[in-house]
Amino acid sequence: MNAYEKSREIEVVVVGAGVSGIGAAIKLLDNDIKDFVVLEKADALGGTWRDNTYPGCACDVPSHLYSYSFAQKSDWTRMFAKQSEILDYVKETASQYQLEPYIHFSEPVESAAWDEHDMRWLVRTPKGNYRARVLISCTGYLHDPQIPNLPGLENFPGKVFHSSRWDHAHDLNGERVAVIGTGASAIQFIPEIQSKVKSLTVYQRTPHWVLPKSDGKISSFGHRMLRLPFVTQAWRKMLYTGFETFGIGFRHPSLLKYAQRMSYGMMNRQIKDPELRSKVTPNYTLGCKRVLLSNSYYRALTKPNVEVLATGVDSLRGRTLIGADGSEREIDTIILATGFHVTEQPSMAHVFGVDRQRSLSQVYAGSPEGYRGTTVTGFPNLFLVLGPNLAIGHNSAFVVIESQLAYIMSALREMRKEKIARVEVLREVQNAYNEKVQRDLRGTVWNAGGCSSYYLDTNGRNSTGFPWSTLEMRRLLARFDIGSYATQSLKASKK
Ligand code: N01
Repeated sequence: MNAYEKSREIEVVVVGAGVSGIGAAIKLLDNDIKDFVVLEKADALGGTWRDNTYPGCACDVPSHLYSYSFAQKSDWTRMFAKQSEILDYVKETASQYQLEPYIHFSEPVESAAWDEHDMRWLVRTPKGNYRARVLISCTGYLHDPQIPNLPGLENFPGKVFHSSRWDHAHDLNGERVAVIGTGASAIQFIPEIQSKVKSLTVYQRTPHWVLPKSDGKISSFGHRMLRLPFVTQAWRKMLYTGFETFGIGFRHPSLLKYAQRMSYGMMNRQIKDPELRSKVTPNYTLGCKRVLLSNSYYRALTKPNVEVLATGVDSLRGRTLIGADGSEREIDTIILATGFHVTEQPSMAHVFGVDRQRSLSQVYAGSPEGYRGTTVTGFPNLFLVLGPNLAIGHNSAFVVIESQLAYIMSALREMRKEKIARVEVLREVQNAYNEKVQRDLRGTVWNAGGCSSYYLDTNGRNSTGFPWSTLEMRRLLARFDIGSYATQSLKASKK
């Protein structure tokens, strides 16, 4: 039997029911597009906020900015919400917009291939296939855990888990625990587990910049005020402007020395031991790696049961972790806080465009590239949410997601109005856009800040950062610029 005979014909397939996928579903309904499904591989929605449940997991962007502008919540309990409150918010929003019938849980996409004859995407899942006019990928880039390739790790007789797959059934009380990595996740859970464990060895490969976090419960007065929509809007605007101002420093790194002073101040107050202080002092410009916020991380490192090994890990022998400096520590549990496959997302290996022989990963060849972070030449009618070169590092992911959804919905409206079956960004347009992106990234803190980070791909190119302000991002993505695309009409697709 031909694959199409078993396929369901549909207008749009959205992949992933995290913050982007839920936002996409809401916007599709807003645009009166009801012929769509959201395919979610897990049995629950929420994406990264469903997966990351480690102790202390919270947001480092203020709650009123870390939410959909069109679905504001007036009763956040804290300035910076914890994971469970964010997850509840995403679930409540999905239910408020009655998305349940559209989301197919436990239905992972196995592959997606463009059919030039039919001008549709053939999307395969274990439960059935779809022939979709449009494919919107909402799979996120903080999704696939990065497991370090450490000799001896596979034979470690104790417990090992990644921070985004926290094993809550495993009791850390009284254990000798090693944490590998000191990024955004590690600095949140280290203060939470420090007092429970017998010993905590922190393997730091590179120190990160940490700034104080102005967190706290929102008072009942604050709640009363924030119930007034104009106060919420004004507060959101103020936060947005504050973050945008900070973002100017990312493009003019010399300004970031003022923020570095703030970090030194906290370090000096909280760490009295000069040796420890020097271990955790970065030697690159703040912002080059993602800036971390915490009031308790440095304090936790000063506790007597904590040791920082600033050389990273070399290998394992049985229960013994061998540091790059030759140090040896017997360990019961290893927590890998080693981050995610940001630029090399495994799912891209299963997406095939006009050239059926080469997947999106192969086309990327280690350096993802698209047009305005949303479309890719050779992959018609595919829209990537949080695609290449759209990470801003200084503002809320919701700002990026909503900007992109505006662009995608504008494209779908245009396709419907003009009876267009196929849109593909012109190669010369994509090339010219990327030349500009790469040129303007040169002076940014990610490229010139003197560190290696997940902004840079395996070829050493910055495929992650967005070189301009979020105002510019919103301008670029406000309307679908059909002139930048090759189009074909629906009539042609029926030939
Ligand atoms: O991961 P990371 P994360 N041997 O990539 C180290 C978001 N987030 O899970 O710096 C030894 O930041 C690596 O060392 P180095 C946020 O965007 C958001 O903490 O490469 N060490 C680094 O220290 C964040 O950026 C929130 O030298 C190894 C660490 O592991 C992203 O998620 C909260 C290693 C990885 O740090 C990921 O954060 C939490 C190896 N082989 C997270 N490989 C919010 O609040 C890696 N490392 C919104």
